[in-house]
Amino acid sequence: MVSEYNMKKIAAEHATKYVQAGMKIGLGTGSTAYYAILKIGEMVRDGLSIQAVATSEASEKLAVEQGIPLIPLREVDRLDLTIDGADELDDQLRLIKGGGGALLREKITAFHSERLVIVADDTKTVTQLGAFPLPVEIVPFAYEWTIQSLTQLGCTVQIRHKPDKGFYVTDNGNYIADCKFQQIPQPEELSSRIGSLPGVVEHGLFIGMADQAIIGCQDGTVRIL
Ligand code: ABF
Repeated sequence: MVSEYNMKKIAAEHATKYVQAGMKIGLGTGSTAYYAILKIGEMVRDGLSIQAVATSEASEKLAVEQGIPLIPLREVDRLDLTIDGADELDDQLRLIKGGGGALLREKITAFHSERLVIVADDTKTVTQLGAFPLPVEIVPFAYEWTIQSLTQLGCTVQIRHKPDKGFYVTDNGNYIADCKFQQIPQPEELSSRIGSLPGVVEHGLFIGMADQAIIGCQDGTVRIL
């Protein structure tokens, strides 16, 4: 039996096997992607030549600390590979992401990547999405109305707060509404309904974006979805 953190580490390090010289890599956010960034940093220090784009200020800071060369977005047409975490994933590789508050930059980065590989511990796989509250990035203007619109889709909504009680503000200056649906039987339909609401910037349903998922298991092995 390995710990949850080692399951994350096993999955993340396995994904770095896809990183090859000359690649442009998207670096995800969260405690699983953290291990991928550490491993890529080691590979760079051992001489691997890659360039990277970070999906959050936190992952950018970690990448710089690890000596991973970052490339300005304006110099990148398309990334070869993005390695990122998830809060929930089902057997069709439909994801809930955004628990770390970085969903907007993660979705943009994933969209502009040739390949998105998700890394997660075994606790993240579900038969049906929805137990994890769906993060939705919304603009501060009229956020109360936007919450009302989200609630009408059949969920209870909490604006994410910082530990000091103020509203959590994303790297992009927006708020996060955590939407508790409990069950999301039709993720595709919900994705388009939320996406069409005025005031919503982006949401954490990633449908048809992940190419593969690497799951770290309790017995120390990885499962590939
Ligand atoms: C990030 O990884 C977020 O989208 C998601 O919330 C997080 C998963 O967190 P962890 O890897 O720490 O479990 O990409």
